[in-house]
Amino acid sequence: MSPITREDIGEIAVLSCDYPPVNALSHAVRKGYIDHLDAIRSDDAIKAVVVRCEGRTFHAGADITEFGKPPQEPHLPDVVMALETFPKPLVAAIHGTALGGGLEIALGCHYRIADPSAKVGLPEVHLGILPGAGGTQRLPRLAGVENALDAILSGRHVKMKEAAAWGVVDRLAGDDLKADAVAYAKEVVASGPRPTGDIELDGAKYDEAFFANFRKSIARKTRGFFAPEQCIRCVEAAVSLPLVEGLKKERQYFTECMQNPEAAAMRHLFFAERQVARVPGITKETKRRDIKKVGIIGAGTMGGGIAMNFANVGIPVTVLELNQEALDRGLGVCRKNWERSSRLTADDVAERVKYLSGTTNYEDLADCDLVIEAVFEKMEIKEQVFKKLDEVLKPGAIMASNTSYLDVDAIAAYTSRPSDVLGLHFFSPANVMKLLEIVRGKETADDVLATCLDMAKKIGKVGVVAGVCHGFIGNRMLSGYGREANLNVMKGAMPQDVDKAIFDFGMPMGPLTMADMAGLDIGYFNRQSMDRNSFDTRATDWLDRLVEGDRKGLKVGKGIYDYAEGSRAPVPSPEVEAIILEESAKLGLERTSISAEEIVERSIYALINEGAHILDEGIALRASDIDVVYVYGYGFPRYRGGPMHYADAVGLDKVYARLQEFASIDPDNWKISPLLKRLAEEGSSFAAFDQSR
Ligand code: TC6
Repeated sequence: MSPITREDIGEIAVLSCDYPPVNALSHAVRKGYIDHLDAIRSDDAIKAVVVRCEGRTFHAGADITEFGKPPQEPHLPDVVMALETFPKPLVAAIHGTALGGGLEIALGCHYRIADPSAKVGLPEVHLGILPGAGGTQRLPRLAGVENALDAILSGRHVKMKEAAAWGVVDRLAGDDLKADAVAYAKEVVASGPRPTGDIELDGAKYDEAFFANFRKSIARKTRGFFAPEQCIRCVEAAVSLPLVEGLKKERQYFTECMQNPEAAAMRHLFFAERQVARVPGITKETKRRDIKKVGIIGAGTMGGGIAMNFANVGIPVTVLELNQEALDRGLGVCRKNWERSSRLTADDVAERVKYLSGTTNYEDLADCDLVIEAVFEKMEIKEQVFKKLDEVLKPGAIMASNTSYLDVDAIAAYTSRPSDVLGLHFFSPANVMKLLEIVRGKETADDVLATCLDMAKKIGKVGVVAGVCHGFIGNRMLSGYGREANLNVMKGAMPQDVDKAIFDFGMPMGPLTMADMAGLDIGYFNRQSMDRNSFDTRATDWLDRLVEGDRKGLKVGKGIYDYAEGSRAPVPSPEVEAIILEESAKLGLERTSISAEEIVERSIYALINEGAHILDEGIALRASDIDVVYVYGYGFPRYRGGPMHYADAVGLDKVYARLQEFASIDPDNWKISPLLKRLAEEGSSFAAFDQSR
């Protein structure tokens, strides 16, 4: 049965699509449209048509599950063209989210009416493609070139007020969208079809300089991506060519996007992000606890940032500090952060501040449903905090630690109720970064985990479940990544060579610039408390020497790099280069030139190898979860799909062969994951491994 049904209301045919969950434009839906249009074309009793959807939303786009498979006719651009050239007026009735191909269907219709709460958008760029069913040609004609570029390149969901101002929607409906759409269709019978493609754009206004400026304005955000440039080229075609010619260009650029590895990587992330919430033992039926009030221990950068997340969504949050001065300072920073946000009005800020309070007294947290500790990373301090929480919190309250490395099971053992304890590892700045590692201790109760998974979604985070180990998923993987970067410096590269190679690979910054930003003294003090046999001192002795020479990083104006006063831009330091040469001579290392390719392989393959260990040990549930962690928490380039997807794209046999070479030189540093070895030998992939579970 076709997912599209027809109901005739007088002389108006109403086509309703019912294809849960989001009315994606699958083959059956596309065919349904063509079949119904063919029938209505020759039905003299019908004078106009309403196009609408049942369920929670208008079409949310092309069916992403069909991408990468052989395309089946009718293709979406042909369906949209069939709508646009239909001889009777068509009215799209939009509710929910008309996204991608969904908006393109609406643009193919001659008139549009929408529920005021609906949103529209062309999010294809987030899938590494472009709106290839005419969106790049029709949206500029209807909304104007500037607005269309904004929508297509940002992929954002545009609210109805703005969409109506752009001219994308003609009319806002009252309480009954379907009835209003039918009434509108009756009205436009007399006006007849109004094809969007008939609108002409003023090509002269949008010259080369206009597009050059636009490219410049988004260059930082789109560095390394393929699809954004293709999108811009399409809009250039829209201003200079008639619709049919522009559509041909759009098809060409769309096909190029589909063939680029970026599309597969971004599609992988789309599904990976939705997989993370699927956790063994947790179902819809699993009980949830109510989170009506939250407490945060610590008003530092982390504690304050975490608190903001809850106030943002209207959950009262109380921050605890040891003294009033630190508390006032911390709460003041939260307020300032909100005030600085260009997206918030003064009223929005006031609303958020209302939900934020402070205390210096643990008893004030007694009625909290969830308390998150964000204090200094020392087990003795965690012990004090959790013992105190255990004493004061009501039964059933969830106790979480924001620790980034420490043993959550040991922390839970400080309380009399370890099943109520888990790790909630936020990433800095906690009010901005989307990743939340949810660390499941060996005794964490299912309902505690389920509650925190839901809570992550509510506060706009992507929650990824991790098991307990030193550094969980993300930070544990970093150690090999950093070690190789540091070792490359001893073996022949200069810091700027290492950083440039990694930056060019797509990371937001190189590991050595990152180390300077974090402060070299943090790692230094950490190492002082560690057994020198437990890590490769060749990678770190030169850094220790920098710290001992008061080069602690950006905060003191000198570290691995020099920094001009007031500047955050790293400048290669002759003093450090001399130290590097001396230190590698001391190690007896013969300095050789190391290619950018090898620098990348050493650091990124170290991530992958550790990721495979983590997967094998069950610390991460899926390889795709690791990808989500790295993309959302560490800025791994989205267009590479995360480290594990990248390994699949390179080919696990190639990665494994390279790991063997590295292991033959530095066996202690490169313990190859047995899982990676097995998958490589079987000609398999991490994706296949995920699917097999
Ligand atoms: C395009 O249109 C290209 C056109 C040119 C062609 C030439 N297809 O996100 P949720 C599934 S590209 C297939 O959890 P929400 C999703 O996987 C497309 N499946 O729900 C999930 O399945 P599960 C441009 C899809 O309420 C379920 O629906 N459009 C699609 O939080 C629920 O999804 C987009 O990029 C799809 N298009 O958010 C829009 N969309 O339950 C993508 C969703 O098995 N979609 N599913 O895990 C969204 O942004 C959101 O789904 C939402 C609803 C805002 C529509």
